Amino acid sequence: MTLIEDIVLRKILDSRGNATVEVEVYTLNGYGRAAAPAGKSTGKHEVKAYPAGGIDAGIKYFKERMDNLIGMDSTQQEDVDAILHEIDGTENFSMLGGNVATAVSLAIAKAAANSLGLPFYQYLGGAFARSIPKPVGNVLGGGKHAVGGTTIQEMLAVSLGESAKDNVFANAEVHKIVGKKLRERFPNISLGLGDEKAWIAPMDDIEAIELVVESVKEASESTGVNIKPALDFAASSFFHNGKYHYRSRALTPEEQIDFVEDIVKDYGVYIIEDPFDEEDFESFAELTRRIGHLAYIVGDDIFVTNVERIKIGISKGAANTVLIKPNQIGTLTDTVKAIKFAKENGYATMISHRSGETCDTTIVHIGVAFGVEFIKTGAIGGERIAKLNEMIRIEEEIKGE
Ligand code: 2PG
Ligand code: MG
Repeated sequence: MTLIEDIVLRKILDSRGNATVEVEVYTLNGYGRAAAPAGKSTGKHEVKAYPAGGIDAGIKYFKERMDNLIGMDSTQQEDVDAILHEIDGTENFSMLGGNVATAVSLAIAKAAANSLGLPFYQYLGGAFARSIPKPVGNVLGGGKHAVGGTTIQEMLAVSLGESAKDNVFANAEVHKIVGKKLRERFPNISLGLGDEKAWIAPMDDIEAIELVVESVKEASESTGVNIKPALDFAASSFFHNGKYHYRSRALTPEEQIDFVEDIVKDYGVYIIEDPFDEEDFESFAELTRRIGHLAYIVGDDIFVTNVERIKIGISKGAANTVLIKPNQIGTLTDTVKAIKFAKENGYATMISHRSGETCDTTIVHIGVAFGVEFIKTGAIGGERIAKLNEMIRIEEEIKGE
C-alpha cells in the first residue's frame, strides 16, 4: 500500500519566474507532491541548491539513480532520506542538489500520508499536533529582496492571538496600513513590492521601522489582536570588510550590537533575525546575554537548519531561536532533527518560506506537526497566501468547525 511505485520530476515556475523542481510520488493507492523554493539571501553553509550543471543536471542525476527508491516503503522516512544522501555521496548535496533532495523527500512523506488517508500534519505529528504557529508576515523591506528599499531586509508583523485565522488577517491588515501610510508620505512616487510582497519605499531604516511600529499599533487596536513588530536584518548581505553598511553610515560589530539592542528596547521588537554576519557567533551570544529575555533572537544563515551549526550556537549561548528551512539542509529527516534538537535545548523555532516560492504548503504542516512556535511566510501574495490560507483550513479541521 505504501510502497513507492513511481517518482515524477518536472520544472515549474517559482514566484520570481525562475525554474524550480516539483516532484510527484506515487504509491499503489496514494500520491504526494512537493516543490522546492529558492533563497536569494542564502547562507554560505546551506546545502547546494543544484549541482554545477544547474537544475537540469540535478534532475538528470536523480532520474538516473531513482531506481534506488522505487519499491521502498514511503513511511520509512529515515531510510528514504539516507538513500538520498547515499545517491548524492557528498556532504552538501552538491551532486544531486539540495532542492531536488528536498522536493523528493517531502513528496515521499506526503505520499505516505496520503496512502494512509491522513492529513500531512497529522501523519507527521500524530493526534496531539494541534497548535498552529503564529504567523510572521513581511510588510516593508529591502535588502536583496528589493531594489531601492531599506538596508534591513524584512520588517514584519507577528500576530499572537489564539486564532490562526484572526492572526493571518491581522498581519494582512498591517500590510494594508503600511501601504496607506506610504502613499500619504510619498504621494508623487511609485511604490513597489519586493520578492515576498512587502512594500518597498526609499526610506532610511529607522524611519521605516517607526512606520511599521505605528502600523502594527493601529492594526492591533482595530483588530483586537495582539500584534508585535519583528525584523530580519539578513545582515550577512551588508557586512563587508568588518562593517555593517547602512545607507549613510557603517557600523563595527560592537556598534551593531548596541544598535540592535536599542532598537529592541526602543520599539518593542519581538523577533530579531540575523542581526549579525553568519560567522559571528560571538555577537549573537552577546546580544542574547543582553536582550535574550526581551526578544526572540533568531539564527537563519548562521544555523542553516543544520544540527552541527545549532550545536555550536547552543554551546556559546548564541540566539534563542532557530529558523527552519527544509531546503537549507535537504531532507525532511534532517529538518525534523533540527527542530527537535533546538527544542530539546530550550530554543524556540520558526519555520520559514524562501523569497522565491511556489504554492506548496508543506512548511505549514511541518510547523503544526512539531509544535513550531512561529511561521514566517509573508502577509499577502499568491505563493504566500497559499500557506496562510492552509493555516486557516488546518485550524478549522483541528477545531472540528
Ligand atoms: C530569509 C529568507 C526568507 P531568502 O532571509 O529569511 O525570508 O530569504 O529565501 O532569500 O534566503
Ligand atoms: Mg533570514
